[in-house]
Amino acid sequence: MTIDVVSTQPIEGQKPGTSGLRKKTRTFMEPNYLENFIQSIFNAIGGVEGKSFVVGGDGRYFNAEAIQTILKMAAANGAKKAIVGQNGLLSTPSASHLIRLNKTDGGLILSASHNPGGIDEDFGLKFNIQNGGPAPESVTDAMIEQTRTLQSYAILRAPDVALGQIGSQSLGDMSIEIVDPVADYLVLMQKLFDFDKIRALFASGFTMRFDAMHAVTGPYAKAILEGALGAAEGTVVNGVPKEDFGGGHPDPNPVWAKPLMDLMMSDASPDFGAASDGDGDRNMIVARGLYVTPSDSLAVLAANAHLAPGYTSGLKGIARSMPTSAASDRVAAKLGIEAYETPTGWKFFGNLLDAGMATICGEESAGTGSDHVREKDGLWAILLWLNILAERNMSAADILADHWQTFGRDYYSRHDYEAVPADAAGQLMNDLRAKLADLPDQNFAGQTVKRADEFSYHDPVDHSVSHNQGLRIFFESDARAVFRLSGTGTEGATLRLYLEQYAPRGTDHGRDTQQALQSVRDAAREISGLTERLGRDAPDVMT
Ligand code: VG1
Ligand code: CO
Repeated sequence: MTIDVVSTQPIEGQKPGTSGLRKKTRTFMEPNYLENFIQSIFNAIGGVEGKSFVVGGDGRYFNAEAIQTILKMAAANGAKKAIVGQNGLLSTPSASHLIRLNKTDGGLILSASHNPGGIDEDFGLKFNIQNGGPAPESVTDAMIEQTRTLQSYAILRAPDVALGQIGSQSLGDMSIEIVDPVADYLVLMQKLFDFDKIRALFASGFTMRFDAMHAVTGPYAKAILEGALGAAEGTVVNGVPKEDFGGGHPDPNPVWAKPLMDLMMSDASPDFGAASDGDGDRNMIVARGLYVTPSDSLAVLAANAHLAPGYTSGLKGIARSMPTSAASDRVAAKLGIEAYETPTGWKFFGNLLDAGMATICGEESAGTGSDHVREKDGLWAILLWLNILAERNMSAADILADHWQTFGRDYYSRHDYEAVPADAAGQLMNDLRAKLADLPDQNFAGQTVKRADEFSYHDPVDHSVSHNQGLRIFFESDARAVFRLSGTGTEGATLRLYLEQYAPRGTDHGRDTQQALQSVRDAAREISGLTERLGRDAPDVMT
């Protein structure tokens, strides 16, 4: 077979964000766009000669075509082996697991996660390193460098690989192994959780609804929940992955998973509700009549993890992203273990997990995971909840109430202002940054500022420093507001305003979340001038 070395030119803007390169699908489909980025990844890691990789994605529009290109370019660049999910499907956590299990040199994961899919929507590509986790900034910086100077890429002229056919094939000199996307992941989950106990819970009449949102976790949830765990058929809804996720955003939050929310708030509610996102790394947990804030879910999981077989020896530490609430810090303090605060994005947890400093990690954006892989893992979180429910023999809502009684409640919500003009959002951030130093002791909407700063992260393992990770305003009342610009959007800017207010033990934990946060929200709006600057009265999404 012939290797074509195609000459090309650098393409502007191929800069990975919070989680890989995300662009409009049509952009990725432009001549050389995908090829340039793939070759830049290969060059940035010192070439792929003799190396092996895992390849798979969330099944969105252009997934299979992009995989064919990746495989032909890997073969042309001398790679030895590619392990590919059948039909090009792999959830992000299961890709991370396959990298670790097979000790490959990394993986290419095709996903724009919670962003909608389709020819007019979004596409994404991310490179994960040998530990199974997203490439750290040192590697993504090297990729960006490559995209700026790239002159050519290599691709094999060959027929397409049969992605549906489980087993070995060859592509030029490269071998390809097409694997069942679920099998190895299921084995890993069986090691971590008490499947017998959970099976007995379902057998006793416990009911659940899992909304796969037409995304990649459908086959995983069917095999694990309805298969191995014996949940009733129909427990998993929207379980067949679709190229456009059925036209919705595969984002598990109260807005985009509204049908699940409506069910859980109704008289017909099952005992437990859950959903996950496009690539299966996020989770939403809903108790009967109660949405569980992801920050609280992280705290509950950390406080109860010892009940599951994989975590009986306790946790080494708990890490959370900076905008995530302090709820998990309170658990760490009680357990007498370290609490770490990292920037947004899973890549910042990798070092802590590799070094054995943290066992459980989480983000307010519905990402929770542990040291079993190097990605957040939606189904893992759901299974850990099920294991805890089976052990504690209480409803999810009662577990929450009990948790708040012990630790107090961190009322929490994220307000997203989507697709706002990038310059207005940038200006808002700049002006706010400039006045942070003057804020302490000032009063806004009944809240007094205690301190304010811009978050920088000093990685305790490799000592790298990441600046500009969000503006934080702490109030005397034990409230906090954080302002951050999203790094995953593909249109204009998305401003995220993260709000939290602590209600200590013995105070009212039954308030409506938005009401409990009203004064910190008003203070944040007043300080930033958000309403006037963005011309928006209300956020697009409140989680
Ligand atoms: C968002 C979330 C962040 C998450 C990232 C990738 O990033 O806030 O917590 O790690 O998405 O998740 P941003 O920069 O838009 O705030 V996923 O499930 O999209 O891979
Ligand atoms: Co995701």
